[in-house]
Amino acid sequence: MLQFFEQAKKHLENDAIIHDGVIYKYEQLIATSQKFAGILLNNTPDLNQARVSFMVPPGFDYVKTLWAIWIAGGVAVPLCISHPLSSLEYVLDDTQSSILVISNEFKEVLAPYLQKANISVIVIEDVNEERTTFPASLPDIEKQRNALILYTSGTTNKPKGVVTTHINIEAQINTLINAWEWSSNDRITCVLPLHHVHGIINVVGCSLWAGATCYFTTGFSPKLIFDLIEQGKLNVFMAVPTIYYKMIAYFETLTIEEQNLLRACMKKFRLMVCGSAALPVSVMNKWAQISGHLLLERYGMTELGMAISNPYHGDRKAGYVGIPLPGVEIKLADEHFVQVEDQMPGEILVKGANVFKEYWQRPEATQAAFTNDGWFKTGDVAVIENGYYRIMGRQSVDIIKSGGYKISALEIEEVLRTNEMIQDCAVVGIDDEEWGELIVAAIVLKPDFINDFKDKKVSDWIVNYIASYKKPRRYLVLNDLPRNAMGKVVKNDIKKMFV
Ligand code: MCA
Ligand code: AMP
Repeated sequence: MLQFFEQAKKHLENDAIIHDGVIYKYEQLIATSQKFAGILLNNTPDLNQARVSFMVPPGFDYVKTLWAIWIAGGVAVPLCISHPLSSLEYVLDDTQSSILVISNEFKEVLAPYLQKANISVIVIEDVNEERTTFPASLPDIEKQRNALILYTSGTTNKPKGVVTTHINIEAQINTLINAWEWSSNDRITCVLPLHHVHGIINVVGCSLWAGATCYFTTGFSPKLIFDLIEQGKLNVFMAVPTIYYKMIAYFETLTIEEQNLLRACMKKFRLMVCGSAALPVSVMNKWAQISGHLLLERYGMTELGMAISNPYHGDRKAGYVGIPLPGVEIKLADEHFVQVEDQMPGEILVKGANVFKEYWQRPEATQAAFTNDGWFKTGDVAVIENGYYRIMGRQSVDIIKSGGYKISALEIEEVLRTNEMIQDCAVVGIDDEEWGELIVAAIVLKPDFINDFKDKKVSDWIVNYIASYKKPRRYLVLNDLPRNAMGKVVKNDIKKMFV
């Protein structure tokens, strides 16, 4: 029996999920997931690591589906609910998913795929739970099995599937349960998308492991979060820096009385965490003023879960991500993967049970991601100052972090080059307090379009091929892209042109 299930059984009477006011107890979550596992199994004994993609909005149905896939022995592939068809097809084809679970609302976007694909489709709303019986038996799942595939952008133009096993997931959750002292009295809200580690592991995974309560609202909105806070529903909160930025902006529009009420409610929180991108010191300070809490900043990655964290007890330092989490081994290394001297910057290398198993069906990429002696190379550079790690940046200029999302400049460039007006382009991220980095593109136009370029035309076109959060927010038309003696585009020069 997988441990997440054992954990849930300890808290049958507790509220597991509260979604738009409806309460689901652990007992109900367990029973519903088991029944749904039976539907996925469809009279077979074990899904045997078949990939099951699912496109279900955050909430009870999402968790039920994820758990059912694991109980039935499948590998869960959560699809991003805001992706256009081409990005969804890419993941469905790359994982060779044999089952697709969807909510009714996504039938339309997936219709062209469903017509041609040979995949078994289950629509959540079409399943009559009352008429569904428990499966006669459930498979015994070994923890070494693959559990989850999440897609991450990197220094290649197409996202790669990051495969984690049940052992990896348990390690990622266990270290946080201990380090941040999760308990069954905790109450958190999930405001993050559920196709990434931050939402899946840190918020939903940890809260349900601890027997705590996870609130879901429909979509992200500062007002909805502050409403829950004001009602005294929450005592833990986790988000990316952009969300804290947006909440501060909203808070500042409130009256003094409303602000004071919220301040009093936030003071009662046990923990507020920030991560996925660098937390600007200005945001940390403003949040401390309004909430009375010093945000606990931590560092993580899809391939690792969380690796470095400021302490729950003890000094939380602005601009620093803290110290390695228990069970996570870290080394700062030079270009030959040799440990750097004290106080010197180096690439963060990581070992531990938390580290992912492989990139899905990309043995070369997997091999390239590890040193010969088994350290995972993060591509992030850090330095240790007074015992605390400070992230200095990434080795690759082609990786952009915007709104907490990791985005490949190469992926956007490849799409832009297919536009009829564009001859060449270079995409970069420029510093931005709200978004972390803002995605911008320098473009060279084809001669016929030199007098006919409109940003909006490209913006409206590109969302057919990439998610809206990946679209460039500004364009700069150049005669030529700046290149070095080797002919390589100098992206740092392009960044300067936008500033
Ligand atoms: C959206 N907009 C943007 C961006 N995204 N503008 C500039 N840059 C962006 N990146 C614009 C939209 O175009 C739209 O404007 C308006 O903002 C609202 O769009 P919407 O999608 O509704 O935005 P939102 O709901 O306000 O989203 C902001 C968000 C979201 C909630 C911060 O970006 C988000 O959920 N980020 C978290 C991602 C995450 O979970 N990352 C963790 C992965 P218009 O209508 O004019 O177009 S990292 C991870 O998992 C590792 C392990 C870790 O360490 O945690
Ligand atoms: P992802 O692959 O989407 O999980 O993004 C992981 C990347 O986010 C890391 O490799 C870092 O570049 C970045 N990241 C995560 N947390 C932090 C943080 N606290 N400070 C700076 N960068 C971070």
